[in-house]
Amino acid sequence: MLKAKPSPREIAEKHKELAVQAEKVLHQNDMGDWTRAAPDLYPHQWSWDSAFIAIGLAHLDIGRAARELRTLFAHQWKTGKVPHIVFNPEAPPESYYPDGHYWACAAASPYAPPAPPYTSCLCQPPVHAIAVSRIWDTAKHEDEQTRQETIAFLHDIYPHLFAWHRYLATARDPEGSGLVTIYHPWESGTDNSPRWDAPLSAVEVGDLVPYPRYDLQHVEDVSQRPTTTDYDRYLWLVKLIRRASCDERNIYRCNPFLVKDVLFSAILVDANEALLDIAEVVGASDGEWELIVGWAERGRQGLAACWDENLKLCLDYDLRAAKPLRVRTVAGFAPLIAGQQSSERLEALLGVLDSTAFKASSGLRWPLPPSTSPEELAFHPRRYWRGPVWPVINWLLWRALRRNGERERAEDLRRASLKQLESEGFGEYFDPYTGEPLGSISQSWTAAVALDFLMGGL
Ligand code: 2M8
Repeated sequence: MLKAKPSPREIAEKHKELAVQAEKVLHQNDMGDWTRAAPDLYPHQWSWDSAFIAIGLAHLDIGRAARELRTLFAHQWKTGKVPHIVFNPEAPPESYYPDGHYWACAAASPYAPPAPPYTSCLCQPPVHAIAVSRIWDTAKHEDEQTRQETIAFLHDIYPHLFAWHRYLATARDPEGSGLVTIYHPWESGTDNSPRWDAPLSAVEVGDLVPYPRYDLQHVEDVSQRPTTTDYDRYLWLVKLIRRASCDERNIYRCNPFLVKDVLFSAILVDANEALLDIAEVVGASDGEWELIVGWAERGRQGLAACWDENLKLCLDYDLRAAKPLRVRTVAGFAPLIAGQQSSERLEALLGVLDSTAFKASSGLRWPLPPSTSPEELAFHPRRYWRGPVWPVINWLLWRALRRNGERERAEDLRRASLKQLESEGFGEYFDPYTGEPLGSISQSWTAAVALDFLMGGL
């Protein structure tokens, strides 16, 4: 028996205004077949944003949700990589930098998709299979025609998702460690998190031509965005990656920034589980099934090896410096996202999440985990990934808690997140103490997770 969806009246009664406003944000940023990450600051299609956006859209229009991902995967590289940005050729000039032209050289790679539109040659965490399985969950409650159309979508998208995960399990893990290697902080999605301070500080910036910081025009206070030193390093790394012809092996050999990212790796484990659900519907071969199961298992083992017994969190690993990156951020909860760890580890992780290092830190506006622990020296409540609360991270933790059987904790997180969004709107991130929305306004993925929170994950 399929579980009944909560009736629209039930939802409407409690959070009508929030649902209406979230839908409005997604409409406002809708470009027809894809969605801008935000109206001004981010006028292009971002990879993991689109996956979250599809999860939200599934509650409004399943066909449109599927189209969001079809559009993104139309720009998949021949290696299987899904680019972190697909540049909108119609974006206003001087709106975002580095823009499509800056990345145009990536199109010279024999593995790049036809251009324009240009794509970046980096990637972002693989939330996509999770989004596709959520679209399928939602479609199960719809009429026969919608179900059949969604099954056709699953058949179309499955080989693309498989190629994407295979790329991550091979080109991004030549060591077979179960952990994904990233080449640039932009690939982590948590760009200027203190997770990257040590490996970034080892990047020696060479000759850079002066470049614009259009991003600073779109925020109220420039301290909410990365510093000039950070940006110089970001652009220098891009230059090195371009110089390496965007070739994986060259990059692996030469890039000064080479890190095993635990959050990315954990999302891949979760996404591999989701891919198995899709593989079942489309009748994937036994060989592919076994590969996916193996990637998920290897991912869990890799994460277990990154456990820090003192901090009781999982730590990223700097391959260049050959050492773990010891800082407490939400990425440390990676094993929770991957799921199926021992009850002892689960208890330890929950203990840290509920402690003064995160959710119970004094003075928080809502009991929601700051992106960096306030007990860390690098913590900053208003600076981008260095402390603010991010609704998409709360969504990932909410999902993780439910998958780990922690229903009550999950419900608390959902309730607190809804209160935050109801009170402050669809900011990109939020000051954990004042609750103030920061960064971009009308951020698409914030609106999208608000809709999924409202639907209770059904
Ligand atoms: C932020 O990243 C971009 C670069 O990719 C930027 O700061 O210019 C991050 O929060 C990233 O996770 C997100 O995907 C992107 C668009 O929302 O913005």
